[in-house]
Amino acid sequence: MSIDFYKEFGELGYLANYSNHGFYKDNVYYKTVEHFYQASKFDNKKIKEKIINCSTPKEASNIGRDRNNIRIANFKDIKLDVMYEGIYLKFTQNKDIRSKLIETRNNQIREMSVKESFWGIGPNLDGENHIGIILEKVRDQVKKDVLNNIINNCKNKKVYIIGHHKPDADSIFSAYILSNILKSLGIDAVFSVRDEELVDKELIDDYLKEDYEVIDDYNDKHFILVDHNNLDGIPKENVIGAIDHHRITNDVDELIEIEYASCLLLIYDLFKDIYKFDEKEKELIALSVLSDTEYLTSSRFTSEDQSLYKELNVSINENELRKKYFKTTDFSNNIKDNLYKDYKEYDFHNKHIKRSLIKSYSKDKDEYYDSYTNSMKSNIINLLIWCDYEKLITYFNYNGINLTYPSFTTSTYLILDYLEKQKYLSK
Ligand SMILES: [Mn+2]
Repeated sequence: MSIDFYKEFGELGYLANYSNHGFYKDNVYYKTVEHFYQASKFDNKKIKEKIINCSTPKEASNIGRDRNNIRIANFKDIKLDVMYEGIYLKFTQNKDIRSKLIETRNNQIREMSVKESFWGIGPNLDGENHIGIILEKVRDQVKKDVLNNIINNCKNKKVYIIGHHKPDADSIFSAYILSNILKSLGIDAVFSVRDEELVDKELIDDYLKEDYEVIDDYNDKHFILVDHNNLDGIPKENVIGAIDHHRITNDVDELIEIEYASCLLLIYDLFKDIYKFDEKEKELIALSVLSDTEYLTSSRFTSEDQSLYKELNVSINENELRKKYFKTTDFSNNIKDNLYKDYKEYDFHNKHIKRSLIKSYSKDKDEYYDSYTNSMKSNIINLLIWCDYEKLITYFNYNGINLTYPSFTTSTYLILDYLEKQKYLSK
């Protein structure tokens, strides 16, 4: 899949040179990459200033392209470097879009300009697409920068590597393995957790023998967050950085957030060139993928994830593990207890969501679904997600409306996005 953008509008508009993201170079402020690029064509101070002061990128472009203005002699030889520098500065000085760019994973980026065969994709879709290529190079570089910033900021500090509350296998294994990686780099890293209300307790107890520290006082300590990027009670100034595999909160400045099957699979991909994962660690990585993808059934397990998973080359029997550790909801419990067993609150587009997640096989869905949806209101649940693991269908009920998700998922965020796009949240 490629990321195709055109012009500075809409969701992908931040990729365009006209996008409203300014930056400084040598104490001069450039309102857009376009202002920077056009101004770089000239030595003449007056023309430079005129371009820099233009209120729109279009005006800057008009002056810069005016052939009556004399360009520096070798400009065509350096224009790719100038463009790279402008785009790099834009993304290093605007952290929200830096995170968005990193989030595009390793996908190809194309500027869909039919008029531009050098910078864009051109009229026959065979243009040189230099803007897209530069954006990909900048993406690689800023990802390295964030990692290096995080690692450098750990020097001479004791750093707690910590997952989210009620930790699951991915959260705990990520904290454990990232602390190993950082230790190998000479950092005083501490494998830690926020509480011991383990979600995948049996799996974690069977596979992880190492001790962790339980941290509930977040003062006077330094943290790296894994498997979440919301501060959740930790003072912002105590957080060195975060690595996570879904959704940006903007709570943390130094953030690597990329959609991967598990946070630990992302950590593996980020560090595999500089750290040698041993067999035991690879097994934990595979297990994190299993538990975060509901044993490889979730649509979150993309083809890119699958090839990384294969690359781990661990000998585990997924079906046996699934039988042993994967549990559907126990319908002999009462409804209220089950509704609050896997319960979470979300703030999303100004709506306060109280969601409950039920996992069942088909006959339980037929038997219990209606009584559960009928009990939502009295139990103050406004979103019930019901995953049928036999038919691989995700049903859900939002505020009394029964819906079905287009594919099988357990991700609340995907369902919230769907509700938003279908305009249910604004009703
Ligand atoms: Mn996770």
